[in-house]
Amino acid sequence: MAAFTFVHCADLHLDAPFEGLAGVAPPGVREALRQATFRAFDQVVSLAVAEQAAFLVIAGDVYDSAHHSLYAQIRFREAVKRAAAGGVEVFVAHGNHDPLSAWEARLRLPEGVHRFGGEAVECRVVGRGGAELARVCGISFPVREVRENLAARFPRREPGPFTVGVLHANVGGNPAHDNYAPCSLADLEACGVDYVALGHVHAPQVLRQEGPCVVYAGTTQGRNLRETGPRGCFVVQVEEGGRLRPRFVPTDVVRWSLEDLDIGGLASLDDLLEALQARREELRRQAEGRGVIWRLNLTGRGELHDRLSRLDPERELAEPLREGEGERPDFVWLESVALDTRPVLDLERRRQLPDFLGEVLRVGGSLRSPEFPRELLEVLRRRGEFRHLASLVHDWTPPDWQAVLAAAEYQAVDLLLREEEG
Ligand SMILES: [Mn+2]
Repeated sequence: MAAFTFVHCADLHLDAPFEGLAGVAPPGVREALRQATFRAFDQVVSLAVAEQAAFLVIAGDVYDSAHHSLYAQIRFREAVKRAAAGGVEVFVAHGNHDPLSAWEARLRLPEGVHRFGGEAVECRVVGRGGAELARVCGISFPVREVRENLAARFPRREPGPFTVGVLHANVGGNPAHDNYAPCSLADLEACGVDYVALGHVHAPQVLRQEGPCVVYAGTTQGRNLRETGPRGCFVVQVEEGGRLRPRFVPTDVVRWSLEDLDIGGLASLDDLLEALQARREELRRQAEGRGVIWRLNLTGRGELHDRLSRLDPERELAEPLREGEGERPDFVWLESVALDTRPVLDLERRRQLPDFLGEVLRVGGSLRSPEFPRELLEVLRRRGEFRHLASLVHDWTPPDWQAVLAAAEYQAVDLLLREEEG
């Protein structure tokens, strides 16, 4: 068996409208977003050509909606034309966002681009130098809602070359996604293929390394703040002995980042701005030339809380950090800043007060005797409901008990105060 490489991508969602951008982004950022799904797929194709891949599989959701725009169809055709011209065959299995029933302009696709039908699993042979190099088997969603287990439709394995199965499906009932074409890993094992190229779940994920290798490629480009972090495709090297090496390669053009920043330890607004500038530059460095949409949530307790609660985060924090960002290709666009901070806890003062919180703190204080660890174990052993816990604590080298108690006290008060502070 000859060694070769193929590329697996899915969920291109071409022409997806970008959701959830609060406020108005500058034209440069908006344009980058508008082009992002197309440019991400262009990157996939360029990668496949550069890697001299034998073929590229697309596991569904090429388009975002059943009414794919003509523009999206033209851009898709341009990209796959480039793949075909570069010697890369393309196989497409459609998913719930772009089932075969969707409207299409029926543009002629170049030779070497194959779309799986929705009636039965079809298997096609990829050849090289007159010999069979691999087989690619797949099935498309005929309509949007497919409740049937499509994996069960794969034929029994026949002797033959390395085989890739292409499927848009929810494996293992992932609750974050519609339960279309539901199946289990065991169902995929029974497909008798060497690699299952999946689409539908938008985060890249290797579900299983071998027997067969099962991979969700994820979206080629994140579409909103729920799709954060690197997005891309998998370049899979198949060695002579059939060993597989799937490698994730980012293809996203704009990256989404959702972050919490704890204000504890920051003494002034200057310190905060400096920390945010440093964070912005770190995000830029990690994005390696891409644009970044950044949503920030300030959290924690600290001196700064009072100062922050009196300012306008949009005007006084976000705007200075956006200065000049709209004009650069490697922008880090601070989409919004949310304030979720709390005042510093003065435990000593609260301990004096004759309320429930004061009582909790006083009881907490009385626990801080050298006898405490021994007493705790005693209680755990005596009480049947703690038996399991006692067995765990028994051979556990306790850390610094004073520190554990202090942390527990702080946490208890923090939770109780949440109600009081609203
Ligand atoms: Mn999708």
